[in-house]
This record gives sequence, C-alpha cells and structure tokens, in this order.
Amino acid sequence: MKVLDVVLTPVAFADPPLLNAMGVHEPFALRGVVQLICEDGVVGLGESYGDLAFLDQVRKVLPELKGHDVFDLPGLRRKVATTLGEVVFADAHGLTGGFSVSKTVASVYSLFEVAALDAQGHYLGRPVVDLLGGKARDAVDFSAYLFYKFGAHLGAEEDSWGEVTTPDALVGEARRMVEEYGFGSIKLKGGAFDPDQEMDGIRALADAFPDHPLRIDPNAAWTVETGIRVAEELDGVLEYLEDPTPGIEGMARVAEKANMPLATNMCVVRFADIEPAFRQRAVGVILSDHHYWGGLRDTQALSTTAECFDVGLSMHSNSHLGISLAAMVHVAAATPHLTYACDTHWPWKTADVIAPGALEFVDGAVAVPDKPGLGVELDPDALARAHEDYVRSGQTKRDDVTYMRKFVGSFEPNTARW
Ligand code: GKR
Ligand code: MG
Repeated sequence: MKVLDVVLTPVAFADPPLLNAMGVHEPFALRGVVQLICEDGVVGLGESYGDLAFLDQVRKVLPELKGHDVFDLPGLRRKVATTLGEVVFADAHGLTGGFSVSKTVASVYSLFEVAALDAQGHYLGRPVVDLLGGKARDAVDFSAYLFYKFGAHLGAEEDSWGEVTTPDALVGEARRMVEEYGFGSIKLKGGAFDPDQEMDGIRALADAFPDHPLRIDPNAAWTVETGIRVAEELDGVLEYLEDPTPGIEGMARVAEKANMPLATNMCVVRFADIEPAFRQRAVGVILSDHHYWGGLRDTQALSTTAECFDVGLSMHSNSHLGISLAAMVHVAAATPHLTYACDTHWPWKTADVIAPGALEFVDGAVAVPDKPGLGVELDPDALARAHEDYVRSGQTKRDDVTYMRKFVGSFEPNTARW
C-alpha cells in the first residue's frame, strides 16, 4: 500500500509551569503530527517532537516518502538514513541524554514507522498490537508523574494545580492524580530543589501512600556523592532511583553502593550505549522511549536485549498527546518484558488532537485499543486549533532554561550542581 502524500502539522498545547533541573516548562509544549495519506483512503498517524531543529530533519524526508510501500519498514529506515546523512539533531532542553547520528535517524524514522504501522493496521483491519506480535497484556500500567511547580505562568492566573513546592502540596498533587487516574505507583521529578528538600517530599509521599512504589528522577542533577547519599537515605523507600548523576561511569559508581536499581533515560539512549552500561553494571532499568529508540519494533528489540541481561524495562515520557500515548500502549502491550509502570505526562494537558474516548485511564492503566491501527482518530478541528496555538505561541523549541530566567534572573541549570 503506497504513500500518496504526507502532511506534517506542528502543534502546541498548554502546559503548566512544571519544574525540573533545567528550569521550568513554557506555556506551550510543542509536538509534530504526521499524516501518511495512502492508497484506498487509508491514513496513518504519527506524533513526535515539535522543536524546529527536529521538524527540519523530518521535512527533508517528506518528499522521499511518496510512493513508498508502508509495509516496507527496512526501506523506510534506509530512506531516512540516506536522506539525513551525518546530521545530528540536538534538543535545547538536554533532558534525554546525548545526541548522535544514530539517535537522529532513530528519532525521525520512529515518527514515520508509527504512522506506517497505523496505516498497515487500517489496511489489514487489525490493531497495531497484533502487528507487533499480539497482546502480552490487555492494559498497560502507568505511574503518576509528579512535578514541583509554580502556581502560574508569567502574567497568567493560577492554574488548577496551584503552586507545589512543599511536601504537603506534593502529597495534595499526588492525591488528585491518584484519585482521578487510579495510578498505583508514583514518580517525582526532582532536580528542582535541594536534594534534602526533595527527599522530604519523597518521605511525605511514602507516609501518605504506603502501598505505592515510589521513584525520583533529578535528571542527573546530583554529584555521585549525593546520588549515593540519596540511595542510602531512601533505601527501602524507592523502587528505583532514576538518573541521579550524569554518564555511565558516574551511574556505575552510584549503582555499586545503591541497594535499589538505577533507572535511566539519559545515559543509555541508543543501542551503542548498552554494552558499556551493562558491562559497568550502571543501570538496572532502561526507560525506553520509542520516539528516539527507533520506533515500536526497536523498542521490542531493546526489551529482549534488556531481558537477556536481567535488566528491567519501563518507558520514559515527555509532554505528549494521544497519538504518542496510543503508540506507547500498543508497544507496551506487545512487549512481554516490561517490568514497571510506564511514565506519562498525560494528566498535565487539557487538550488533544485526537477524538476523545479512545484512551481512558482505569486503575492507572490504559486498555489497548482494539480498533484497527493505533485505534485513535484525528479531530481535524482540534488539530487546526493546536496548529493555530503553535503559530500564535511563537515558540520554535523547548527552552526551559531561558523561561526560568524570566522568573529567576540568575538561574543556572542544576546539572550536577548538588
Ligand atoms: O517534562 O520536564 C519534563 C521531564 O523532565 C522530561 O523532559 C524528561 O525527559 O520525563 C523525562 C525524564 O524522565 O527524564
Ligand atoms: Mg528521566
């Protein structure tokens, strides 16, 4: 089934002022939505980053796709690799690890692979999970993803979550998320405040939610010494400790002393990182992300590799919309070795580009859609509105640092400062 045309639509959606090691989320998060228009009226959907530096790479590939058979995925990858050559895409926020030619190709390919699989599913009348080998589970567990946050964006009214900078407020945020979505585990984005303050936050969560496994992720904001101290002080409290410190070697030094596994979406971000990381026993859990690991099938390959070395697997998330969540759910459902509830930013958004109802959280899990393809439909009006927001926002990249400096003029990213 051939591609007749490809439409790429940059979109923006409102995002609260969430804090992390690099600063604070801007008023809008950006995404790119792709529609592969195919023969027989079939349309395949994909979603990925909306930063201009990424979209520029995607745009180079668009003309090459006309006439491509959506069942030829190796050919699709070759076309992406040949078209991009030695280019390296780097994002400005620095929260998803290093950059390389292979990660750039994997990221651009992934966007089109998901859309091609969606198109295949529509053509065959089968859900994507079936094209990936079938269901290993009927529903996919997700974790509540807590952030410290400001109460309002600059010049705006306070949002419904309010300011969250204290343990009490954090517990309040967690209660709302757990009540609304039924999450059975909780992750805290750290790296925003002093580690002792963030450990107090984790202890307050442990008291309030004794049955919920907990994690903290400072995005490599800590030194090795601080990582070891946090691992010791939160021994028995955390199910895993995510990216306490930068780099495979630093992670290995923390891992040597930590009783809980270390997880990462920063130091193992492509297949070439696996050998050094596993050899040094730096990580016990890889947080996969199909958006840069080379799509849904490579995510499954990653899972098999991790399983061979007794390393756990879960999923990383960035601010995203429903097409991405659907892709995560299908691949997670088709991947037997998935050992922890996945991350999602879903509760933080208030709008989407897909028609509502296809993806619902029940007891913290999303049932795998059983309709053809990804099982989600674009809402054309919502897509148009989100594109207008993109144009109106004037944002062309995610830049948490510069936005933070509008709140705190002297702000410096917290990476390895503590
Ligand atoms: O949304 O601020 C955020 C997160 O910090 C995100 O950008 C990270 O990539 O969630 C991610 C993580 O687990 O590192
Ligand atoms: Mg992380």
